[in-house]
Amino acid sequence: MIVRTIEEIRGSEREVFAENRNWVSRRLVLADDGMGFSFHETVIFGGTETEIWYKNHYEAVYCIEGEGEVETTDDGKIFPIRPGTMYALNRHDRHLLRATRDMRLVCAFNPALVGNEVHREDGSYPLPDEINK
Ligand code: 9YT
Repeated sequence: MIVRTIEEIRGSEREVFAENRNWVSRRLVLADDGMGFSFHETVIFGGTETEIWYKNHYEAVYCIEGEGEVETTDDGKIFPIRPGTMYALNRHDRHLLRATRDMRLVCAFNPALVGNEVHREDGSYPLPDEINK
């Protein structure tokens, strides 16, 4: 069994900041844990907007703290995010993620992230076999 705490992840290589500092992701479970998904706690900082397109991944996101909204950019639909709200990007939906206050989110990715991924220009993460190429 694997047991980890957010405290031990803070300041370690499992804590990853967005290049634009819009978010920090603390990666509790990663690909090399062999679970088939990765599992993160992410804080999206208040006052930010992030363009995301996980064309290579599925992601489910559950809000436990804070406030914001997600806009699916193909159809312009806006969904408020509050504690207790989950959204799942089952269609690799392009979206804008906005936080009005710091939002604490629990996220699962399939396929699993390897560890140090940050968003590329198009808002995606690479697949594991594209990394370090
Ligand atoms: C909700 C979302 O996708 N935020 C960006 C960071 C991502 N959750 C991650 O890498 O943990």
